[in-house]
Amino acid sequence: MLITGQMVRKYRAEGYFTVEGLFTPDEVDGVRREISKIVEDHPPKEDGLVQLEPTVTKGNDTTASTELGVRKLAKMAVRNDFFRNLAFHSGMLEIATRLLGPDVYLFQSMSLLKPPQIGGAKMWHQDNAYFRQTPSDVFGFWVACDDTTMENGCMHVIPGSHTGGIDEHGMVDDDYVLLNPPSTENAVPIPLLAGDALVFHGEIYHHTPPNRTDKRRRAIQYHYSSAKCQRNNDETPYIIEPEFLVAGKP
Ligand SMILES: O=C(O)CCC(=O)C(=O)O
Repeated sequence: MLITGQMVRKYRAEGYFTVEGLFTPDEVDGVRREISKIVEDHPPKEDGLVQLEPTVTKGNDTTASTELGVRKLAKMAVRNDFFRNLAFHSGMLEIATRLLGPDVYLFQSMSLLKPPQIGGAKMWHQDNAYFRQTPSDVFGFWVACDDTTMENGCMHVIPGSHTGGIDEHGMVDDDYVLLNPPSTENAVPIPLLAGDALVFHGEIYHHTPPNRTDKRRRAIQYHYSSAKCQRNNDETPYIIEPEFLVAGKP
């Protein structure tokens, strides 16, 4: 068993916990290799599978290779067999069914690659502001595929911020973010080693600072939701549907 009672209690009270070595070194290598293959096979497009750092798209930054300019792979589990199979990872499903019950969807898959030197910040936000799922039985795994530090853009959370509902979000610099961001004094950085994971509630405040180091900061993010969840309103510019069922029934 990976998930302990203590982890569940921390999740309910503070909205997050971490798991050491959720992915083995071989699994991390497999993810890194598959990311490179996808970038090789798919030309970057603004809203496509492979998306560049905006400063690269605008021509303000250039990088030694295409891959080193990629910010995101979007919905890679519906577009790629390796990442589809990974959605059924035994450790992730054990934790997902413990937190959400037996009927679970992969809600959203993403790779977040925050490239060395040019990787921009992701400002404070709550993921369920994008998803608008009710009840809010949705959470993410953020699996580090490099060692992540404060300097190269590790995750930061505000413990307990998942309990107050969804606060007002709006577009700032082309990103949908909290209009009243929290004081950073209360932020907890979550440095991780490659293979470790942050498990975080869909309504916890979180952000990542820029990567101004020479080190890569690759991560994959898989969100899971209970089959009971429904989209509750249109107060978001995004319409995001669950990707596919991974456990139980619809
Ligand atoms: O990995 C990152 O830099 C940010 C991830 C994140 O917060 C998100 O995509 O919601």
